[in-house]
Amino acid sequence: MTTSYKRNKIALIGAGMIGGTMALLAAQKELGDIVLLDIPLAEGTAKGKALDIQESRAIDGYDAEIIGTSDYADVTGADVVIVTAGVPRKPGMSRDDLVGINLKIIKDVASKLKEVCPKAFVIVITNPLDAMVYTMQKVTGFPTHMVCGMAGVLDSARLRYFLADGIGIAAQNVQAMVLGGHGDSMVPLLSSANAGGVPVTTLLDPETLAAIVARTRAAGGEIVGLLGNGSAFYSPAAAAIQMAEAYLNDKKAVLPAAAYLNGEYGYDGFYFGVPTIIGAGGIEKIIETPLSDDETKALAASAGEVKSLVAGLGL
Ligand code: TXD
Repeated sequence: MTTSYKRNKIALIGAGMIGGTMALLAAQKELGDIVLLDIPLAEGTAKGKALDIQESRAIDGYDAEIIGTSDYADVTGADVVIVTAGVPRKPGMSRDDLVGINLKIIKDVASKLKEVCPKAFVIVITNPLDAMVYTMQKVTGFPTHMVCGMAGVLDSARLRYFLADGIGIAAQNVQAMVLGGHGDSMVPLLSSANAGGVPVTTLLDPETLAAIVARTRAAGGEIVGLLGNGSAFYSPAAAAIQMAEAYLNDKKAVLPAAAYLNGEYGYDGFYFGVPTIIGAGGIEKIIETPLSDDETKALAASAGEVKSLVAGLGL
């Protein structure tokens, strides 16, 4: 009896800084075959990056087919689609300033994904994230649990790193989550943050914690300012690949993600950063974690900002 072995198919829509980095990470982790897609004008970039990563196979020893393209036919049947199509911020811009340009792009991408990979798990990265993931789901019509946004894993990684750096321990030993919108109103949860089970509030003084919260909120802008042209790409790429791996390998991983709320935390009808369980069923569950009074208030403020941004989309 012959069995046909089918590798997973990962489609990366946008072959820019994050897209190219995700292609390399996915290849090195042997998550499946990779399609790196961009617009015709940038097809050479997609093909060049794909070929460059292929050529490192002899060094790293991973076996995955990676192609660069501008043809959505190559995305047909993708298991996971990660979308970075759009433009990044320039210094001085807010993420919301991108909505005009990126809304058109995401609508175009969503209409094409609807045709070629209706069963895919879609992870949106493009900013303004909370509005773009909502647009993706509305235009594709995919089940809400099969469309999510990557922001919380990145924002939480930043918080975990700053806390670990302040305490003087390994970042992987710090558990902490950032919930809410992917913007200045994001909500770092200090009440549940811990270092190997020890509350961080017993390890760092209030002033230091406040500075870490502020730096976490501004971390994206800090990198935009340093780079001068573009935004963070290594850590966003790693964050999205962690989410894709949780889906493809059915890890049931607890990860913060922009997920569609149906009453959780008292909100419904929009995408918002919350703790989720990601496995083969996509966003399998939203976890309602206890919040301090201040965190509850901050989450409400963030929800208000996201809802008004989404209301302005006209979808
Ligand atoms: O945590 C998060 N969600 C954020 C998201 C973290 C960092 C960056 N964030 C946003 O991701 C950023 O503000 C941008 O909106 C996206 C992508 O950032 P990246 O740094 O990868 O931008 P690039 O390098 O400009 O790449 C974008 C690519 C580029 O190659 C374009 O040609 C392509 O998108 N593009 C398209 N591809 C496919 N289809 C269409 N229509 C299209 N339009 C542009």
